[in-house]
Parts: sequence; C-alpha cells; structure tokens
Amino acid sequence: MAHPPTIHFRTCNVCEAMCGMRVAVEDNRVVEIRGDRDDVFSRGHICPKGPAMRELQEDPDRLRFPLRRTAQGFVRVGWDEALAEAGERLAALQRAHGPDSVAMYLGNPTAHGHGAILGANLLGMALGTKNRFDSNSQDANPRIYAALQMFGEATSLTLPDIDRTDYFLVFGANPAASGGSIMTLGDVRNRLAGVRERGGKFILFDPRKTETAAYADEHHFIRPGSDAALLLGMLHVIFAENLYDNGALTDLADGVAELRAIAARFAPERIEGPTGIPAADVRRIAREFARTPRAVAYGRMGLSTSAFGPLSSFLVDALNIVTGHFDRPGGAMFATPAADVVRIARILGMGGHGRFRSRVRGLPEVGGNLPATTMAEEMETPGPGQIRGFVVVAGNPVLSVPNGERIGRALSNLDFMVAVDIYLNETTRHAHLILPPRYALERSHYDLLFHTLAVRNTAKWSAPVIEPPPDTKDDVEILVDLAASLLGKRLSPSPLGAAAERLVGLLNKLGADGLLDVLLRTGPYGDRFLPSSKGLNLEKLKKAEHGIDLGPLRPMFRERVRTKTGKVRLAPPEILADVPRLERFLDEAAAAGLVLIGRRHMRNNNSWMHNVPSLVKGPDRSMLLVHPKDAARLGLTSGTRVRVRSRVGEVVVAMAVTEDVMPGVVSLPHGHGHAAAADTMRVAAGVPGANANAITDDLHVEPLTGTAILNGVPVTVEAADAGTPV
Ligand SMILES: Nc1nc2c(c(=O)[nH]1)N[C@H]1C(S)=C(S)[C@@H](COP(=O)(O)OP(=O)(O)OC[C@H]3O[C@@H](n4cnc5c(=O)[nH]c(N)nc54)[C@H](O)[C@@H]3O)O[C@H]1N2
Ligand SMILES: Nc1nc2c(c(=O)[nH]1)N[C@H]1C(S)=C(S)[C@@H](COP(=O)(O)OP(=O)(O)OC[C@H]3O[C@@H](n4cnc5c(=O)[nH]c(N)nc54)[C@H](O)[C@@H]3O)O[C@H]1N2
Ligand code: SF4
Ligand SMILES: [Mo]
Repeated sequence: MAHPPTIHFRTCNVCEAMCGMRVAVEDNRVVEIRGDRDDVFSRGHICPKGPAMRELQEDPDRLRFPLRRTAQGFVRVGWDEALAEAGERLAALQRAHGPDSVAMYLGNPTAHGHGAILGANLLGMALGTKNRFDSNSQDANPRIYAALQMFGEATSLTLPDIDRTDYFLVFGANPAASGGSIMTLGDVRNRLAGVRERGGKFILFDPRKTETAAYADEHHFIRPGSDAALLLGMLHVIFAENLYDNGALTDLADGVAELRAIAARFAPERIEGPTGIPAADVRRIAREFARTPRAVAYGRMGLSTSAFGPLSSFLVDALNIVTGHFDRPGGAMFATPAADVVRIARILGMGGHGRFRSRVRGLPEVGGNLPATTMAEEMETPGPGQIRGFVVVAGNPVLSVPNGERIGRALSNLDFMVAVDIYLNETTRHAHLILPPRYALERSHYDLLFHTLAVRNTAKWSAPVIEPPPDTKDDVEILVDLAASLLGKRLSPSPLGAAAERLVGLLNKLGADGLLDVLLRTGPYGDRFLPSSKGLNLEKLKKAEHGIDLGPLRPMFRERVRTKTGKVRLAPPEILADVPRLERFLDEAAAAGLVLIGRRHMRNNNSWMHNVPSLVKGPDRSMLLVHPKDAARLGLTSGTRVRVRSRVGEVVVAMAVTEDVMPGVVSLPHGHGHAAAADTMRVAAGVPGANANAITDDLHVEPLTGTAILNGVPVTVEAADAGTPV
C-alpha cells in the first residue's frame, strides 16, 4: 500500500513576497506544492511560481554537475578539478594583471537566501577587485542612494505600513504581479485589497494600467520619468496650503526651507502637461494625502529605473516626512528584523557611494558595486585594469543588463569565465566552467535580506525538503570552496584577503546556518539579550515551521536615522542638484517621441523561469503593447510583427493594441529572447519574445548613481517588413 506523502513547510525564495509553502514529498520527490494557510506572514497566499518549483526541481535541463567548455561542447568535470582550475586561472590573471582584472557579477537570486548572500560576499572579499557588479544598478541603487543621503545610511529603507494605512499612494510599482519589492508583502492579494476593505483609499500612478490597478480606487497614467515633478507639485500644494506637519518637521528634519523653495517652482499647472496629471487631481490628492492621519506614499522600479531615480525616490520619502507620515503606524516605517543585517552592513562599511569610479566612463560605485552597464566597455577597452576574467553568480546579464548583446560579445572574448548557475543559458554559455548549485528545495533557507524589508516583523527558517543527490554542492559551499581555492593561489596577501580567510574558516566550521544562529541570538529578539525562555535562536526557529510572528512595524527612528545631526536631511545638495535637469526635461517633454517601458507578469521572473512548462503555457505575454492612437498614427494593428529600434539595436516582436498603455508609451517585458540557448533550455527556446535589453541603452544612465534607465527609453516602431530586413 502506498504510504502518505510527508508534509514539509518552507518559504518560497523566488521573489520578495516570502510565501509559505506546504510541500508534499514522496520517495524524495516533490508531489505537490501549495500555499501554507498557517504561515504567519503569507497566510496561505501563493502565486503560480511557488508550485512551479516542483518542475524546476525535476527540470531535465537544469544542470546538476560541473561543466567545462571544450571545442566539442560542454563536458562533465569533477568538483575538485573544476574548483582547483577556477581558482588557479582567476589567481593567475590577478597575479599577472592585478586584482581588478577579474570582475564579478552577482545576480538577483543571490539575494534570496542566507547561504548565497554570505558566500557571494565572501567571494567578493577574496577577489578583492573593484570591478564588482550586481543587479542593483538595474534596480534599487537610486533608492539606496537616496536613503544614504536622507538618513545617513544606505540600508535605511522605508516600507509602507500597508496593514494599517488608510491612504496608499503608489508610484511605479506593480505588486500584484511582482509580489512587492522593498515592500516584502506576504499575502499579497489580501494586503493590497485590505486598504480599501477597511475604508481606505488606494491611488496608483503608472504609465500602464497594471494588474495592481484592479486594487486601486484611482489609476492615473503618468508620463515616464516625470514622477519627480508630480511629487514636487504635491509638495508645492502642501507647503502653500500649510498642510505639512510642523511638529514632525521641526523635530525630525533639516532642510525644510530649501525643499519648500524648490517645491515653490513646481505649481500643479506647470507640471500638468509634462506629467499628464491634471492640476486639479494633483491638488486634490495632495490635500487628501496630507489630511489623512494614516497615509503613506510608496514608489518602486518605475521610479528607481527612470531618468530621475534618486530625485524621485527621495521625494517619495520627503512627502511622507513633510506630512508627518513617517516612523508612525500607517506611514513609512522601518522593519526590525530578527537577524539585523542592517547593523552588520554598517559595521562592514558596505553602504557608500562614489568612493571609487569605473575606469572607462567614470561612473560611481554604490555599496561597493559599479554599474553593470559599464561591464562591456571595461572588458573591451585595453589598458591597466582591463577586465580579463569574470565570475558570474546567479546572473544573466546578456538578458538583464542594457545592451546585453554587447555584453555577450565581450564575454566571448574573455581569457577566463566561471559561472555559478543552474542553467546553461545566454550568459553561462560563454563560461569556461559552470558550477551548478543544488536547487532551492535541497537546501535550508532564511530570508536574511527580505525580512529587513518586510511589512510585518516575522522570522522563518526552512529545512531542505529533498535529499540532494550525491556529489552535489550548495551555492554557499561552491562560493566558499572557490574563495578558498583562489586565496590559496594568490601571491600577495592583503588585509581583505586575510579577512576572507577567516570568513572561509568560520563558514566551514559553522556553515551558513551556524552564522545565522549567531545573528539571531545577537539580534533584537535574540536570547543573548532577552531571557533564554523568551529569546530567539535557530533552534527555536526550527521548531516553528510556520514562522514566528514578531509583531507589526514599530518606530525605529533612532536606530535608522544615522545622520550627523540625528535628523533626516530634506535638502541633500547632491540630489537637489538634479532639479535643473528635471526642469529641462519638463520643458522638452512636449517634443518627446515614443518611449519604451518594461512589464512584469506573475508567471515569469526576470530571465530564468521560461523553462517551466506550467508557467509559459497560455497566451503570448511578450508582445509590444501600443496605444490605439499610436497604432493608428503608425498604421499598425494587433498581431503585426514590428521592428522596435533604439540607439543600440533593434528587435522584431509581435504587437498588441491596447488602451492599457498611455499614448506615447510602448511596453515590452524583459528576460525574453532565448534563441541563443535553444539546445540547453528547450522549453524556453519555444517561448516567443525578444530581449528588451537588446534595445535598452547602456549609455542611457541616470547621472548620480549610474543606474540604467530601463523605463523611458526612446524608440521607434514600424512594421517589420518596412525598412531594411533584419
Ligand atoms: N529592461 C529591463 N531589464 C531589467 C529589468 C527591467 O525591469 N527591465 N529588471 C532588472 C532587475 S530589477 C533585476 S533584479 C535584474 C535581474 O537580472 P539578473 O541579476 O541577471 O538575474 P536573473 O535574470 O533573475 O537571472 C538569474 C540567474 O540565476 C540563475 N539561478 C536561479 N536560481 C539560482 C540559484 O539558486 N543559484 C544560482 N547560482 N543560480 C540561480 C538563473 O538560471 C539565471 O541565470 O534584471 C534587471 N533587468
Ligand atoms: N512575477 C514577477 N515578479 C517579480 C519579478 C519578475 O520579473 N516577475 N522581478 C522581481 C524583481 S527583481 C523586482 S526588482 C521586483 C520589482 O517590483 P515592482 O517595482 O513592483 O515591479 P515592476 O513591474 O517593475 O513595476 C514597475 C512599474 O512602474 C511602471 N513605470 C514605468 N515607468 C514609470 C515611470 O516613469 N513612472 C511611474 N510612476 N511608473 C512607471 C511600470 O509600468 C510598472 O508597472 O519584482 C520582483 N518580482
Ligand atoms: S509570490 Fe510567488 S514567487 Fe513570490 S514568494 Fe510567493 S509563491 Fe514565490
Ligand atoms: Mo530586481
């Protein structure tokens, strides 16, 4: 008789939402994954990507052992041989050409687990190169930079207290599809719906009528890149009509007069044309927002990766602070995570900006990483410091970084490249060695990062649910072994190298879980400070298979505002210096042509989930969306194959006419276009779509942080049979 499956509980690590999953396992195989109704954070919510982890686990195309590239294609090699070779070849390049000759790119999945976070940072220390890159330069760097300028700390990121707010003002985020970002949002649907259910109001500004618009009372089309002007328009009204919170401003903030003077230049009537938001709406919403005791403004990717990322991200927090919606229930608050990596990052000096610059274009580092749009030129341009070797960990820059095709060409000319990845894809195909980790279900999991960005304080540890096959390694083991191999072959010892040696020793001794235990015990709820019966440690967490609830967000001003004066800086000169550029942008807006924005869908995740049959079935989700007015003007209809061109390239895709995008704006999702990996990702190869980053410009970056402008790329669209054939 068949025995019943064993039931395990764990957290999905694909996106930031941290959904609890109930995983049924039989004979060491996953038979079913569903939402865990008892999970303290996600309360049963799950999206289609969670259950799809079963298919990912079984995917025959997923790599399970190390591969070496040869003239005959990729062949299997042993772990010891691969790690020794990788360490030796990277060390040899660094011995001959200096530490900066080897670069590293850390991709998005490295943020989604404690092992990968610890291992990746260790490898960075071991490499000791200034050519470190990560996905944040296509993502959150403007937000991080704004936090550094305002709060004196890069990791002081505010979160909307969505569970207690009565007015939710959202700019450029699509949590209904993305699961929330810098707003880790368990139970996504109920939390979004909750605002209106309790009688609150939800206002959304987005150039596309997104999935999130279904939860909002009002959706307003906004011209890409113009949010900073809209936010200044709202501040204009709030200052002019004395709607600000005087007490909060005097006690908590510096620079009010300067901010007020700038806002005075942005009357709602002035910004109406360039933003597309009628002045009457700007006035009404500013008044409603300021007068609602529990209100919060929140902005994400649409702001962060626009032409004015730092300025608009700063202004969202400034709006919260000026109106007294900061560090209070229902407003913008900070998390109090059980493992306080915010503190660790501070101790390690990880937050910073402009301490060094890229060699060729002179773009600044943020948090120790340079903009990934500089990778190709740093690989191509000869001279001291040229990148000759490359380590990519859980990243697919050929599809995820602007002008990805150029990156692909640059990778193919490197002396040596190693990839730590689970697929042989558009990027990893250029590697000399691929070191694949075990899949997520085969390792323990704790969201070291996303608990620090969550809308409620909780903690949860997940055990592996599948016994891994023999002769496999986890991400953290690969990264520790690679760091050790490299350190053993380096010529000159350095202080950073010595610290890396110690961390290798520590991770080998304690493992990622052991280090997590130390962080939990010394964290704000830890048994190091609270009596052991109450205090948290890993052992206690292991027993709580649905997680531990640590309560709603709580005031954290003193811990998170770390400026010299102890007050929030409302007029950081570095950021406000960008206002004249904004004014020029407004003046030129009327003459602007078509611009491209991105699009996420619940069934995909950046560049790597297209090899899962259950996720890619159904209608084509990769089409270029075009407004009927633009379609009519260009003489195009739904289904036409069109050529979309920009300064850097062109793609040919099918288009759909829809009123869901605003006139003058077209939308294409990123992460598609898998033709180059046709033999190795066989399901993905059949998925329609093109690489949006083949037409996103690597030179089109925001000036303060060098962040890629992914939203608002100037393009032209024409029928594919017109002009020169591709
Ligand atoms: N045009 C445009 N470009 C964008 C964006 C956009 O909105 N528009 N979004 C940007 C954003 S926000 C981000 S974060 C980046 C993401 O871009 P990347 O940082 O490049 O990350 P992914 O595209 O998610 O690719 C993840 C890689 O990790 C591998 N992988 C998956 N799980 C694991 C694992 O557990 N271990 C290891 N070692 N590997 C694993 C996958 O096979 C894949 O190769 O893309 C950015 N690019
Ligand atoms: N299903 C799914 N979930 C994901 C991912 C995924 O690829 N798929 N990726 C994950 C990652 S790495 C991240 S960083 C998060 C991102 O999470 P979100 O930021 O919530 O997701 P986006 O879809 O990028 O939302 C950005 C929105 O901004 C709009 N927009 C574009 N330009 C502008 C502008 O100038 N102004 C305004 N106001 N809006 C603008 C876009 O139309 C889009 O709806 O999602 C994560 N979750
Ligand atoms: S929303 Fe989907 S992908 Fe994100 S954590 Fe939940 S199940 Fe996983
Ligand atoms: Mo991201």
